[in-house]
Amino acid sequence: MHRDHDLPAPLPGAEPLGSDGNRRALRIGLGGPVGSGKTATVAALCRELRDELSLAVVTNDIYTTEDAEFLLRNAVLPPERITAVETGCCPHTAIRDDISANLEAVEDLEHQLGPLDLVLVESGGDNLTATFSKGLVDFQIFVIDVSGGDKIPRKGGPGVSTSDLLVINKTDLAPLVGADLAVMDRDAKLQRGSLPVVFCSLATEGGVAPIAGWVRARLLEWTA
Ligand SMILES: Nc1nc2c(ncn2[C@@H]2O[C@H](COP(=O)(O)OP(=O)(O)OP(=O)(O)O)[C@@H](O)[C@H]2O)c(=O)[nH]1
Ligand SMILES: [Mg+2]
Repeated sequence: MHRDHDLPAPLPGAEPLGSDGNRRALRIGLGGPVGSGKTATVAALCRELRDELSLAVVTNDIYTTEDAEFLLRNAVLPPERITAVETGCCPHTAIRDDISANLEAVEDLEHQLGPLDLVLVESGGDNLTATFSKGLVDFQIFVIDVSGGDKIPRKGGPGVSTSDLLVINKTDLAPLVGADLAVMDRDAKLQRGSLPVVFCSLATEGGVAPIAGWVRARLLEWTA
C-alpha cells in the first residue's frame, strides 16, 4: 500500500490510514474499575476540546447505554457524535478479544461525520486487568481513584503498569478515605517506570487540565 513518507511509522496494531487513504482520527481508550471516573473524564475532555477539535465518543456498557445517555443529557457533544455499544458480555471481551462492534462503531462515526481528529472509546467498568486491543485504540488511559484506598497502584495489573497514561482521580476524597497520595504516587512510579501518572479531581473546576494536556500532546505527535 502506498504510504506518505512524511507520516510517522504506523503503531503496532491499527493502521493510521482510513480506507480512503487519509489519516484517520486518533483513537484513545479509557479503561478502569467501575465508578473510577471514566465517563467524567470523557465528559470533561469533550467540554475542554470540542471547540478546538472534531471529536466523537463510543461508550461501552454491559447491559445498558447509561454512559452514552449521561453524555447526551449533559450535552457534552451533539448527539450524532456519541455512540453506545452494549457489550452484553465481560467488558474486557469487547475491547480486547472481539473488538468488531467497537471498531464498527468508531468507523461508522468517522464515515458519517467526515474527518475527525479524535475518537474516545470508554470501556465498560472492569477490574484491574482490563486492556484494549492495539487494533482498536492507539493509546490507553487507565482511570483509578483514591476511594478504594491508597493500595490500588501497588496491586498492579496491566492497566496500572502499562497504560499510556495512569489517571488517579477523586483526589478531593483523599482526606475522607484516608488515602495517602504520596504513597500512591510512589507505588505508581514503581509499577510504571517513566510512564506518566496524573492526579486529578474531576469534581473540581479545571480538574481535567493535566489529562487534556496529555491528549493534546498525543494529537500533535499523531498529526506531525
Ligand atoms: N468526588 C468526586 N466524585 C467524582 C469525581 N469524578 C467522578 N466522580 C463521581 O464518581 C461517580 C462515578 O463516575 P463515572 O464517571 O460515572 O465513573 P465510570 O468510571 O465512568 O463508571 P462506570 O462506567 O460505571 O464504570 C459519579 O457519581 C461521578 O460524579 C471526582 O473527581 N471527585
Ligand atoms: Mg462510565
